[in-house]
Amino acid sequence: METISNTARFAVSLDRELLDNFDHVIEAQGYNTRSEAIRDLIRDKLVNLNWDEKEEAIGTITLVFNHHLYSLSDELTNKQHDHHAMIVSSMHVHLDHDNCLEIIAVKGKGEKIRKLADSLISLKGVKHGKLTLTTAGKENL
Ligand code: NI
Repeated sequence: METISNTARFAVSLDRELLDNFDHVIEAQGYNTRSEAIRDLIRDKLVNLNWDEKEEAIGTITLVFNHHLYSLSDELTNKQHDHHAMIVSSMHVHLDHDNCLEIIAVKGKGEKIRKLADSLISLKGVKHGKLTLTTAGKENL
């Protein structure tokens, strides 16, 4: 490994096809260099590994659901009101006649965010749900 000031260079051996696929994807995503794409992959990995359930965290909960189903919309709203201190903001998008997308920005202890996300995502009628935790930007990444 060669080190120039704070930047380290390293060689990686990869299957040619894997590298071609990677180059194709990162070009489509708008990366100018492989280095920047790999830096982002490493940061993403570190953010996920460093995430501690006891620490303050921020993130988003994304939900897709059919608002016609029983009282699902009310249940989703009630659960959010029960945890209003954790919810920074939310956005509701009417996707079509039946389906809605809800994006909820959350802030709080990691374990509490995880519990809230699980309680929303597991509701019957939620077609897809995902919690994404991210960094508050204070770590040196
Ligand atoms: Ni809607």
